[in-house]
Amino acid sequence: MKEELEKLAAEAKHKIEEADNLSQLEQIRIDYLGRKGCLNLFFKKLGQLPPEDRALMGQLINQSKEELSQGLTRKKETIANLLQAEELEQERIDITLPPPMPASGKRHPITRTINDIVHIFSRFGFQIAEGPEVELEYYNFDALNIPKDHPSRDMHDTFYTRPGILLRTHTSPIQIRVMERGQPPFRIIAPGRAYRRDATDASHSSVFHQIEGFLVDEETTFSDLKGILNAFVKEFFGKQSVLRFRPSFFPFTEPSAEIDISCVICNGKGCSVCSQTGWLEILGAGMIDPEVFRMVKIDSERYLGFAFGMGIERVAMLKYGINDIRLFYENDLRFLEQF
Ligand code: 2NM
Repeated sequence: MKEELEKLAAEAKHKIEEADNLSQLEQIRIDYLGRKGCLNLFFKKLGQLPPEDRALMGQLINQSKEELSQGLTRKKETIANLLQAEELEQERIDITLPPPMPASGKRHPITRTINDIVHIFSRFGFQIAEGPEVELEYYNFDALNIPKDHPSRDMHDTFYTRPGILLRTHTSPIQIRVMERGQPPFRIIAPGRAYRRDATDASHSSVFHQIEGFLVDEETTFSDLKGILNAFVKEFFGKQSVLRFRPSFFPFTEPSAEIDISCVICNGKGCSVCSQTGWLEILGAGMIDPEVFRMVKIDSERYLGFAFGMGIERVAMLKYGINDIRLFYENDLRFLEQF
């Protein structure tokens, strides 16, 4: 009986070694170790043995069962490891393969132009200020000394949300709010969006951007204004740029000037961009009118100030050679990717 058991155990062991998948192993377990498996049959045969041999034989059966069970577990692990190794090999990722690169985003040319201008003025000691785009008529017009019957106030030129409230037509109300809140000296640069009821064409858009600056201090002069603008233009457009001041009129400055720079395309010789004049108008400026100071309760006997403003789209178009303002708003990647 002992030989029979050993033979059976050896046979099972061999089958376990030969097995190469989990279902074969399960079948082996059922055949040999299952409730009706062949090893359990030996227990039934114990009665045929002399009583003194039964205990030993019982032990041998249990020992065989234990050994086979361990053998099955080990083989199961081996097969599971092999399966996993195969799976890992199949799913292997070649980390040396260059991935498709995502297109990198960039600042919009308008944002970039604003940042460049703000950066230049910040080095002159100016601080940035912002204000609401939905503005009171008071800050947009009245406080800037713009007459009640001025055509720019007309419904045809300004978006009113309701009487007395409008989409700001320039960034000047920011300056008024800053002056009203604080005390001189001021050195402020104020970029932002502005709105006008213009028909859209290559050089007009009903939504556009402006940047305005102002400085208020004791003994501020027109030549301070000239010096600052001259330094700005040379920094922004290049050292070869020359400025030209022409007398002009704004309700909020006196005296006022419009400022041209030598044409960035032909350098002043005359071309189609500057209409053969050699000059491009880019800035409005002047000494802040005492009437504006009165509105914001600044003593115009003690303080003087200058202010200036320019269109962001216009200077960006000149700097980058763009001939249609609408390109800024169409978000065509072929355009945007160039910046
Ligand atoms: C311009 C031209 C000239 C200007 C004036 C002021 C304020 F509020 F200080 F009076 N802000 N901006 C100004 C002056 C703006 O833009 C063409």
